[in-house]
Amino acid sequence: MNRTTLFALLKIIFSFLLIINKLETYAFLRAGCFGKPEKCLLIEKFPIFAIQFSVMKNIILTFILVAVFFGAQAQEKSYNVTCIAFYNLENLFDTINDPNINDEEFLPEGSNRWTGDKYLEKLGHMADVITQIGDEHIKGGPVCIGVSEVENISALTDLANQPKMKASGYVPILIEGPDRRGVDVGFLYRKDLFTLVNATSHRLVVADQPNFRTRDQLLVKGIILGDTVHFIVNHWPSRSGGEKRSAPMRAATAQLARTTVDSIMAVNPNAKIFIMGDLNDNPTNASVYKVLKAARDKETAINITGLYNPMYNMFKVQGIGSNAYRDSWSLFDQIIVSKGLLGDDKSTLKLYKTLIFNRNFLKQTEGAFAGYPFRTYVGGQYQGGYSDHFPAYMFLIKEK
Ligand SMILES: [Ca+2]
Ligand SMILES: [Ca+2]
Repeated sequence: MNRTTLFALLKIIFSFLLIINKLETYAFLRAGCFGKPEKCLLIEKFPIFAIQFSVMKNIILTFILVAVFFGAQAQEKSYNVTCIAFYNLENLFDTINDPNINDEEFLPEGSNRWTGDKYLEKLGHMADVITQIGDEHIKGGPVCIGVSEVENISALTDLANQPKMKASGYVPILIEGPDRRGVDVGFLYRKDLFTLVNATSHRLVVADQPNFRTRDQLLVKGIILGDTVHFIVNHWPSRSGGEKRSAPMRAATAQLARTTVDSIMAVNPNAKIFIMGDLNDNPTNASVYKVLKAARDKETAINITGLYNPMYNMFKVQGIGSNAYRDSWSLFDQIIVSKGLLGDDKSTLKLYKTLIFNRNFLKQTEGAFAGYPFRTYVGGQYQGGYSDHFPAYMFLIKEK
């Protein structure tokens, strides 16, 4: 109960008691007695008792209410609220030809006619979105945001240098991986709110498939509000070629993330770890639920698996999605937390709330796909939108 509600409630109780007592006293004195027989007897003999009775009752009740009020005030703690997020930026390519990768689509003379103007519009759009995420509680954008589908550190630096991003003090991290299109996951943090400890990348190697390549996983360690935190940023293999056929690759990628989690937890079982990314699978799929072992409920996470997926019920029960896959909603963009971020003890950083950032400006407004993410391109046609994914974000709290 917050202070305003408590005040309102107390006011109602006081007024009510006052009216009752006034009526009671008036009735007692005026008509002899309408109360209990023993009370009436008392009043008949000593009318002054009726008044004293009411006054005493008021004083006692006032004491109780004042005690309750101050008790509630003492329990009311204040918290720091912070925000982290993940966003698939959908092909944040620069306009320069990199001969080592297949970026031909995204060149000024390429099939998408990816000119400087379009690139600048894309950067502006991404900055617009990022700096609004979490503005219910924190202005200027999340403290940390994992991203995917970025060509290189230079493109991510161009994003961090957008005026809105620069005002929030964002610093980019990206480590090149082996993806054939050259896209990588990256990380942006606000230097006044996050202290970087280190960043490393982890590669998936599949023994019997030497030609298979996917995005590396980025592991970032840092400090938020005095607590050490670990982020594993992911972009798991896509479903192209079929969901079933491609599932073993996502399972292998999930195992890579799980191994990283286990190695961190071997040192500190209560380590605060975030596994975030475009997993190209839903929270209910085997890769996430069985291989990564991201439990649907907190109890299982605390007692057995060590990982909790707040997006499981969001997807399964509430039907919320972050991207449309084959004409139906999916929730590929997820943030999963370790058990060190769960529990009632808020003296260290804890999970508060998980959401999908799906404001109207990010949605297509017309046509058969109204309500779906408003994209940069659809079927090779430039739309000037944002991304085919909505960002996922999470609020964390810690006692002041
Ligand atoms: Ca390029
Ligand atoms: Ca790259």
